[in-house]
Amino acid sequence: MNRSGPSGFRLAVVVLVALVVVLAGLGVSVGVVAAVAVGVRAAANQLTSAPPTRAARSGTVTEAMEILTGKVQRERHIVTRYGQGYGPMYTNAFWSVHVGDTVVVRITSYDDGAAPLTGAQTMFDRVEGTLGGTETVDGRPVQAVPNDEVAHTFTVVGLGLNLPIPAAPSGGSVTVVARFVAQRAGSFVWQCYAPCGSGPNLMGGPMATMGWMEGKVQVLP
Ligand SMILES: [Cu+2]
Repeated sequence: MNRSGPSGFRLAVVVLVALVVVLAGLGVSVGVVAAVAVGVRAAANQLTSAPPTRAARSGTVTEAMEILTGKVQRERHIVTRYGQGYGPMYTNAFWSVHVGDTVVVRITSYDDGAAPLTGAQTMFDRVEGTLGGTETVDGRPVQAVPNDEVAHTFTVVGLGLNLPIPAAPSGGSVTVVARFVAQRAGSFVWQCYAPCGSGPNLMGGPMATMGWMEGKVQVLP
């Protein structure tokens, strides 16, 4: 049986006529309807393709690092290509944040030996580039660490950031916390400026090795 016979055609014509009458009655032309549809689609595309705003992306991020002596590396069974006893090592040596982020740097050190700063290095006993110009040492705010008590530094020259890390109490740990705002994008090398390594001037070994006493901070746009 043929269902799309003359009666089906008649129904389609009636519906079409009714539609034209309704649109005409509303004073809406087919062109206007089409234009409105295109406009809505364009707005929807704009919404979905709009880049996230900086305000939505910036935030507070915490980067936790530790400074492990050879002894702690052995206790934790950390195996590296340099073997055990190579020297002190920062963990989480490579991290990335976004421009505008407030970065909380938390460094816990288990190194109870000082590496006093001498000569031109003494400038690294001061806290630089942090919010408030301070760091906390086990919760106590300080603007500097006496240079004969410094064990390491966390220094990002390209970001103007310097955090002196004092020697931990014998057999214990010390925690330094500071906040800074990442002001510009780029890839920045950080390093320790306290002579805690081996070789001439104690600046070799871990002091000259990526992932030990130096690493990278990536600030993404
Ligand atoms: Cu160091």
